[in-house]
Amino acid sequence: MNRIIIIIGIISFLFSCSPNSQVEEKDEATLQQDQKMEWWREARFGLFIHWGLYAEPAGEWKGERIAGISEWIMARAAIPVKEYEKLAENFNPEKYDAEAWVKLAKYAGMKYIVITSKHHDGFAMFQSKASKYNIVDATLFGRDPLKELADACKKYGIRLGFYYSQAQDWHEPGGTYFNIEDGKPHWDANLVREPLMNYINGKAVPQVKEILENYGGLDILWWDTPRGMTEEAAQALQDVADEYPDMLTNNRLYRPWPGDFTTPEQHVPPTGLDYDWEVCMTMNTSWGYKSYDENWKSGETLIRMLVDIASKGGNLLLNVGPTPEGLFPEPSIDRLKQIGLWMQQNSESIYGTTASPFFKLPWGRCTTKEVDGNTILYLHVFDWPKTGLLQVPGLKTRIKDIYLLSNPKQKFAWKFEDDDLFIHAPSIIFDPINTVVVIETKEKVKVTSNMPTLKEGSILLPADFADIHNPGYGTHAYLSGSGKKSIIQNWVDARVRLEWMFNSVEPGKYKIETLIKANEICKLNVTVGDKNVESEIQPTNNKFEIISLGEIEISETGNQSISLTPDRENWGEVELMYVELVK
Ligand code: FHN
Repeated sequence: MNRIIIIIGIISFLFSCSPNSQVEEKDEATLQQDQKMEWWREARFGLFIHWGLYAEPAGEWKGERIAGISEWIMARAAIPVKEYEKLAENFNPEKYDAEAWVKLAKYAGMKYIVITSKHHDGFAMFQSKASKYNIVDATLFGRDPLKELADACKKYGIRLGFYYSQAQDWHEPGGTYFNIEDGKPHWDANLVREPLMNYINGKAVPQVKEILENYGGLDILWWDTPRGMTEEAAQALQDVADEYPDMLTNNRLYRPWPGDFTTPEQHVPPTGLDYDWEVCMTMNTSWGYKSYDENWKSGETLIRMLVDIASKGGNLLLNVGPTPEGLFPEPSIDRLKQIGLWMQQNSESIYGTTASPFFKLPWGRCTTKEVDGNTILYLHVFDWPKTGLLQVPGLKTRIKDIYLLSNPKQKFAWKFEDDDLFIHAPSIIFDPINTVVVIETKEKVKVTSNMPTLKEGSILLPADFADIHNPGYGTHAYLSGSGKKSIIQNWVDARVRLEWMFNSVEPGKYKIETLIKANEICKLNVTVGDKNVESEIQPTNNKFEIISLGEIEISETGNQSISLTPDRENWGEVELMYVELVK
């Protein structure tokens, strides 16, 4: 909302000023926002903590395993309010040690923590005068864990944010719930409904005031799920937040208010976003602790994900769901330690970096920094070259030095060939997860894009040049291998779209071919610009086959994209190696 007010201010100012002063005023607003975001952009990596009463049932209710994310158990198992409340009687996280949590986050290289102060179940994990349904008044534990966390964060120099579920509050007669927008009743018929504003004025606004006043000043207020929210309700909460102009808020108070940053959930946008963004991600599937959720991402996946996000200019907020005793689950601790080990040697290539200047790097990612007007490039090599040469496409620049970040004495020789830089890479793989090679240059680097060009009648678009548009929740397609051997695997969710950027210098009619494996008849749409072709793929008997997807007219020159969008009704399991356009 702050941002909206600033924008409105700028627009009115623009109408009353000369062209030169207009530019100055606009820059001033941007500068102010830049200043506000500075620590957050520098940080790149934070810890999300989902902790509440739901940690106790941990995904099971009355002996039955309840599907879905564990913090939703009250809704998913339709637990009546009074019954759910009883969880508070047993909630006694005696092993909770705020300093241990903060120290581990710090070791992992995280610069900030965001913790659930109240999730959708309505239970406040902080002392609240506004509602007795809080951890100090309603449990044996009787301590305020968020106060302890705030103190520990101050002590160890970690920024702190609170998550607050402002709309959904399943405990209150005026709170919203997951299908309120479809006119469905709350699952607990005994909860006699009241207007939303009763809850907003009676609980949400007073509690938000409490969290903003009582914890030494928060760095972030992280709203969640504006389901059933009205502008009036959002404005009442925004007015409270506005009292803290340095505090950052996300984009989830009310749609389409942008907040200070946007929050892709459970997926990484294939290319960066043009507004500050933070991916929130679980280490397994559930946000809250779920005792039998063993779907853990590997340390390697998480390290590469952090790097991937930084290389696109975003932040990662990585989640842990502590147990009812107040401990981080062992697999989370292992992963944080593994990330920490990598960060101890390589964090310089993450903190304060900006997005990669390259179009695609088949062997990994790149992050950059400007120092004294010169560019430092951090090459994150996921697949160490077997050829002994690391090709950096389109980079012709004056180089000061090239060395290994974890051991700057390890220097690398280099040469230029045509438009590319080649770094002589020894056969030793320094770090199988991600070796960071630093290029210090003597200027501000400009890169010639290695975007494929459609010329001389054809273009081949390999799997590792595709942008995979995965949905937040669902089965994600992923890339394996690189170059000619790269494959997009696990393309089973029909919401996953593949897209390739290319440059066309030759308009005309093109045949579309693909090297693909499909286990049943699959239909998809191929789109280039405003042209669209519907295609059908026959099963390929468990092997890759070259299949024709029809013909398409390319009428424009310059940068274009080709998209493959599955037909939701007709899709199976697909793997893809490339798409080729042939005149
Ligand atoms: O419903 C919540 C969910 O439980 C979790 O808190 C995530 C975290 O971003 N937010 C909502 C779903 O978008």
